Amino acid sequence: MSTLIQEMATQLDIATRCHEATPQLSTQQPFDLATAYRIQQAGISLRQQRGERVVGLKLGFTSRAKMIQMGVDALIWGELTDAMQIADGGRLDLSKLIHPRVEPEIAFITACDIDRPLSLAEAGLALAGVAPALEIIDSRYRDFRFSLQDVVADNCSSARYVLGPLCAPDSALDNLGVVLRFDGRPVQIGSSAAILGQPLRALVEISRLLHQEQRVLPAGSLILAGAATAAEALRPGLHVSVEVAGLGCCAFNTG
Ligand code: OOG
Repeated sequence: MSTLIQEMATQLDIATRCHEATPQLSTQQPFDLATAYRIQQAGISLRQQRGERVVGLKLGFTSRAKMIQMGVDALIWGELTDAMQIADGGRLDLSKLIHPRVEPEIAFITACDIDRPLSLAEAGLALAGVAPALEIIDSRYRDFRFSLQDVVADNCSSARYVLGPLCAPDSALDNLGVVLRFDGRPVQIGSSAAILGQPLRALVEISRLLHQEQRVLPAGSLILAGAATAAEALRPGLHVSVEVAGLGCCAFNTG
């Protein structure tokens, strides 16, 4: 089985590096969710061997809008590396991606090691900062279609992210207006409440998942809580921005 895991991780890694879509893995060989996470880890190891550094985690399908858009209804998680970051106001090179989409998100930076399941109140205290964020997802599968196992193996479609200015974690996060704009025009409007009812719950969920895996998330880690709205397809020549009420904005240009 471990050879198969390596082969599947390599197939996705090649699709990423050559920016060419690949058939869904599960149609070639069915596998369970635990195996999907092992394929994801094998893919992250390949990135680490090329010098990338894991800086945090993302959650996926934390909002109903995303579950409905993609037809998947389970919480998933993936890894974020330093190489995936685009500077706020920077340029996203679309020629390095397959069929990228963007999602408005809220990001957290953790203040302490997370090594046990947290309550909602404890999650609030575990934050060093919170920021508006944009996540660029780019499924490595043809037509952006996948099963739950496929998307987990594909590191939850992670491709790039942009972080806005870090704010002190002292304001309520449960109902902040979120606007995603293309060239200044709103294309998605939502609320932080769409993320598990309250985005801090993403940290509660991550703490629970990490505990199951007997893993510790070090202080200073980045967490993307999941999209507040459905994703929007990107095209060249766009100015893409997100505004989260009370937190601020971040943006990038597509080229
Ligand atoms: C999977 C990733 C989902 C989110 O925020 O819900 C996700 C996908 O839609 O391709 O990032």
